[in-house]
Amino acid sequence: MKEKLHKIEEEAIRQIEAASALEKLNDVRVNFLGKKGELTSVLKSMKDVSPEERPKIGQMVNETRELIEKMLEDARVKMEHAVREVQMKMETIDITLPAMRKERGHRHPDTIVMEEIERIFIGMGYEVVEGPEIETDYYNFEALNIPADHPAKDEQDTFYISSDILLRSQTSGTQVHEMEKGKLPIRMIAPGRVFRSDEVDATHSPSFHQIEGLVIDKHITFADLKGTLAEFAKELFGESTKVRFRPHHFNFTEPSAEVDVSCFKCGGTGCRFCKGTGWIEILGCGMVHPNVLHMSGINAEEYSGFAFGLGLERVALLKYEIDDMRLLYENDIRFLKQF
Ligand code: 2NL
Repeated sequence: MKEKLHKIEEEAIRQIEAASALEKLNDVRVNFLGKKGELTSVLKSMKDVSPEERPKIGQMVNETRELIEKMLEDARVKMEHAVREVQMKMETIDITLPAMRKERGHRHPDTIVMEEIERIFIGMGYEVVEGPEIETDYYNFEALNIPADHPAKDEQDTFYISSDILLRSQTSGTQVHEMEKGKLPIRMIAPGRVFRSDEVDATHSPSFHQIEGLVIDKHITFADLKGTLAEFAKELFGESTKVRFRPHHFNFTEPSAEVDVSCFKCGGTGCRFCKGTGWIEILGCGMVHPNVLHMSGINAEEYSGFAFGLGLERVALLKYEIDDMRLLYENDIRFLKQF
């Protein structure tokens, strides 16, 4: 019996040492310690052993069992360790490799100009207010002193959703909403997308962006308007920039003017850029029409104000010397990256 146990032990050691993987070790366990394993069959044959010898043989079987179990356990720990070592080697990260570069986008020239203009007016104490792109006829036209049959409506012909609801042709509606709130004074700019039913060409698009400004307080005069826009032009185009006001007509302002800035390319002497005039038209403005104040519930005897409006794309085209507006809408990153 002792001989037999010794043989089993030796065979187990041989098989454990030969086992190349964890599953193989498990096979060894089944072969020797399993229900039909060799050691188990020895235990089963104990009934043939004499009662005196049984405790001794039993102890020997247990010792062999413990030995095989310990060897299996040691082999398992060793094997798992080796597997882990290999895995660690394979998963080594080379921190000297250059990182994967994320392709970054670029701010659109419109956005750059918009944020620059916002920064200038915020610096002068203005609030930035956004409003809806879909408006009623009242907020886009009527409240701005443009009645139903007025030809100024043709000039700004826009997209109608119904006879009363439209895509705004200017951001003025946002300012009307603000005036109706009845909180005075007002010092605001209203940037945003506007729509006109224009054909696409180098200087026109059915959808573009505008920034309008509005100031309403007691004792606001045309001098405040001039001073504000002169300062704005200097900040946007450079300290030596001059402004020129030419009389104009808008329904929503009286008096009204168009504003030119001295050419920032030639300084006003005349060049290809300003078509030899030394001046570049940049915005429209005026004193808010008393009718407009009145319709929004503001007492025009007590309060006065000025307003102005400029096209963002126009400024971007000028500032970056882009000769075709369509480039601004194609979103070609090779173009956008240049600004
Ligand atoms: C332009 C220049 C302008 C305004 C916009 C305005 C807004 C309110 C009241 C009075 Cl709520 N005016 N905006 C004023 C003058 C010019 O935009 O060329 N527009 C067609």
